[in-house]
Amino acid sequence: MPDSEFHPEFLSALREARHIAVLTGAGVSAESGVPTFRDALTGLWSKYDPMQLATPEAFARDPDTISRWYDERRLNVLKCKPNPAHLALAQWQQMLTEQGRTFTLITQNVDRLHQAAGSTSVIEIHGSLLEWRCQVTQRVFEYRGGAFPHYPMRSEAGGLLRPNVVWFGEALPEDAARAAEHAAGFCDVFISIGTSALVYPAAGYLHMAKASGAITAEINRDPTPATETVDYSMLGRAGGIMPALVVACAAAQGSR
Ligand code: BV8
Repeated sequence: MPDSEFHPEFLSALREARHIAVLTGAGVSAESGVPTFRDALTGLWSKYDPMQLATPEAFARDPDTISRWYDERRLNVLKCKPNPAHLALAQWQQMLTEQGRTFTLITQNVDRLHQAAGSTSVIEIHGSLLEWRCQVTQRVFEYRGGAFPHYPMRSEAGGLLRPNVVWFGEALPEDAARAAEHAAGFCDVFISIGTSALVYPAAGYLHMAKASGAITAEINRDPTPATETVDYSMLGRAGGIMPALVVACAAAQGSR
């Protein structure tokens, strides 16, 4: 998407912004080979409803199947690499930081590909597939090894190990939720990228930013419930649009 295809007022808002906040969803990782949340059920999982799997009740009812689903997703993510959208966001953060401006990345994704691309201080509001938590001690383990030997796994304390993600019906981690709300209320520009804008409270951050006077934008393959709300909507692949946007912002800075 060449510079000329970005709305000039959007580009100038980005060039003037002191604080930029970004919320990412599964669409940012799609081009890395991580199925989006709703596609995550191709193949073996096609007979399940994800909303029924990603819940504490499902784990309590069938810890074997749920642990297997999460371990399979974890193993897939370990094979995936950051794509140009992840790399562009990491580069943008570095560029803005060097200019004394702030860039906050809030992600719904649980694949840690933003961190693999070089993004720092990533606010993981839904946790991580790479971490497991003991139900008894609440101790968290990061595990990047092969498939678990059996399901469900237990910690040395004997507690069931659950994925350290936020399930439907569970509260977001307090520190992550607070940091995300602060960024949404404080930013000059808020951009929602690669998310269906259906899951709350994540989908509410854009509305918080708008209510605080921020310029809002959406970059997504398909229209979403947020498309009518944002000031600027760009439909297309994050892996194509994000690198072009960062180049356009860098060019402008260079010409200031
Ligand atoms: C909570 C981790 C309360 C697990 C996930 C109002 C307020 C508060 C809560 C609610 C509310 N209304 C309803 C609720 C309850 C619920 C909710 O939002 N339900 C929805 C379905 C209506 N929310 C919750 O339960 C949350 N908790 O509210 O707790 C509370 C308070 C105190 C005490 C106790 C409880 C917790 C929600 C977190 C759930 N966990 N993930 C796991 O991964 O297994 S959510 C999971 O689904 C993802 O993390 C993600 O957030 C969501 C999927 O969304 P997306 O990332 O957008 O992915 P999706 O596939 O939907 O869309 C992809 C998009 O990308 C598409 O639009 C597509 O067009 C686009 N795309 C594809 N390819 C590309 C692309 N775009 C660009 N480029 C491409 N190449």
